[in-house]
Amino acid sequence: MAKTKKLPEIKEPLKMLLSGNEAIALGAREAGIYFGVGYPGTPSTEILETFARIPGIKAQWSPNEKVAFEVGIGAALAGSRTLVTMKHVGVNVAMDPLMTFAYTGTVGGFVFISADDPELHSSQNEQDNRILARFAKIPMLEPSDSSEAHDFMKYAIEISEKFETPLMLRITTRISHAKGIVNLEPWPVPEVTGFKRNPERFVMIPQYARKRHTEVEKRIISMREFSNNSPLNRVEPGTGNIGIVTGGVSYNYVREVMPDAPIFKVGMSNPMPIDSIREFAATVDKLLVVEELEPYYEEQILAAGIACAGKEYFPIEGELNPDIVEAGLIKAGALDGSTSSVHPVGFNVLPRPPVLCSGCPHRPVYQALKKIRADVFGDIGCYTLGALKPLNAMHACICMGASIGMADGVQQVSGSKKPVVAVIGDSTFLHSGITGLLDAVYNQAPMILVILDNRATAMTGGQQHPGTGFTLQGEVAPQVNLFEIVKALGVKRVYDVDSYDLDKTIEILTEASEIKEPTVLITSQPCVLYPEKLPPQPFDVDLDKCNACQVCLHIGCPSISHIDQTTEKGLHLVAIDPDTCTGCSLCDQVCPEDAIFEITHEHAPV
Ligand SMILES: Cc1ncc(C[n+]2csc(CCOP(=O)(O)OP(=O)(O)O)c2C)c(N)n1
Repeated sequence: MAKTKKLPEIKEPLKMLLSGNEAIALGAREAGIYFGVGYPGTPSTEILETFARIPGIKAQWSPNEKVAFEVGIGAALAGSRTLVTMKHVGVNVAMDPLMTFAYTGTVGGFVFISADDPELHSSQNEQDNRILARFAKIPMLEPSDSSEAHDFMKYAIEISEKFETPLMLRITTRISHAKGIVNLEPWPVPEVTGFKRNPERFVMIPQYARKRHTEVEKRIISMREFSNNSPLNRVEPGTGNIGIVTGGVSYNYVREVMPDAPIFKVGMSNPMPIDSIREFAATVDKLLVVEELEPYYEEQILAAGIACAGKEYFPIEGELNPDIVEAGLIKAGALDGSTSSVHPVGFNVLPRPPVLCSGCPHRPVYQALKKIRADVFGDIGCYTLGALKPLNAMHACICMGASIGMADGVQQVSGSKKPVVAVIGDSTFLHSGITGLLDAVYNQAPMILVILDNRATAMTGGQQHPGTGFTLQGEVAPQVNLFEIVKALGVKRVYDVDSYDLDKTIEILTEASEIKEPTVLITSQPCVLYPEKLPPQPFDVDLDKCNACQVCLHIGCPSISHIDQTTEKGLHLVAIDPDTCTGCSLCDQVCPEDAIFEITHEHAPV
């Protein structure tokens, strides 16, 4: 495993082209943050990966977001400025410590990133986490580009320490991944004071927590005043009698479409700068609100008795873009629509829906599960792609860790005749699958759990976790043994499965489905991309034997495709792309005509 390369230290001001995620990581270092912790999840992952490459700091992955948040709390209570990173659904997992950490408050500045994913580019839902910051009564900042993502980190630490509170920095996919110029400054020496006891503040038993709740309410009032006067919220004067309140990525779209409009740009969005917005509203005839997803600004502005309109003209679902914003502004009467300021790129990007890689060790498991006609409860990871055509082999999937509980629940009430199977990846099992399995053992659910142990958090880019044996930096770490965990939870039958051996996998699944208690299969083949590819011994098709039955195409391997040559009935024969075939042999195993063979030296052209 290659160790991550450190970045050079920044000793004098420097301009760099950075993604929002990189900008946050470097901004964190500049803001004196010493400790970073998180759990991977698109679009947040590169923040901690970049932060980990900075010399003189500490960074680590946790098994899930709740743990990451709690480790972060510990670091912050020990006086370290702290960064915690996660995607939007990760905040759901971390919500329990967050809600009460808001009461104790922090010692070292504590910034956690909620990287939201409007349009569900890579997520199971598109919740708007701005609502969660308001719910937790903590401050929230919303940068609009890489430069602000960097600069807001310093403000974030200042605000967090001034009000002794955790702070949410909320970004969205386009902010995370788009690049922009950032002005970097030399790094300060990070300081850590050490933990100082203060039980009335840090031990949240009811008699202390009641007092802390009062502090939270006082804090929100003083933060409101702060927000009204903060340079993070600003008026950009313009021409015309329609004013627009916007923030985050939407600000860029509004500016592109209406470069001269008067804008109130929200940068600190909890508490909302309502008094400043009221003053701005008084300078225009009509106030429009342009924001992605929920009417978060709009509802608070309306609740303050300020007339405005927003979701009437702009969608509540999906991402905004300049086209959508322009259309909404035309509908709202802010633009006449005779000329468009949107410059279409002139071509459509080819859609590339995700597929399991050639040679993915998850693929044969689905083949086997179809064979035993199992009801399959899935989880989140590369293997969720088993739900799509042509595999169609997953029948429910909700959130990380849910597969086991769902399969357990089905069996508690229905006693299904079909085998009931949960499939979960290794990272997801360690994230939140263990307690589900504990429940299945405790309540004796007759179900099969397949742990797809590819030794990687593959879906998000192959990050390390406690089962891989390496740290975030690629240093050797203790490697947890899944087999022993499962045994320790009380599972009596645990099978090792080489998923590339299809017949054996079907045989073990068939045997396991006869057992009337929770049974676990752990697959052993590593991800084809991490840590390294299989030796390339591609397979080929003997066109004299191929009768175009299409069975191999139904395994959904991207290396197999139709060719022009047809049978007498006009059915297309198939070919295997030797450059992408990894030699996993699944197509060979399913071919009923024995028409697929491994290319050996004997077959290789001379
Ligand atoms: C609460 C939450 N955190 C993070 C993610 C992002 N995410 C999606 S799948 C996944 C883990 C995938 O790893 P694994 O379970 O090992 O399956 P693999 O992709 O390797 O097959 C992560 C971290 C998420 N969807 N939900």
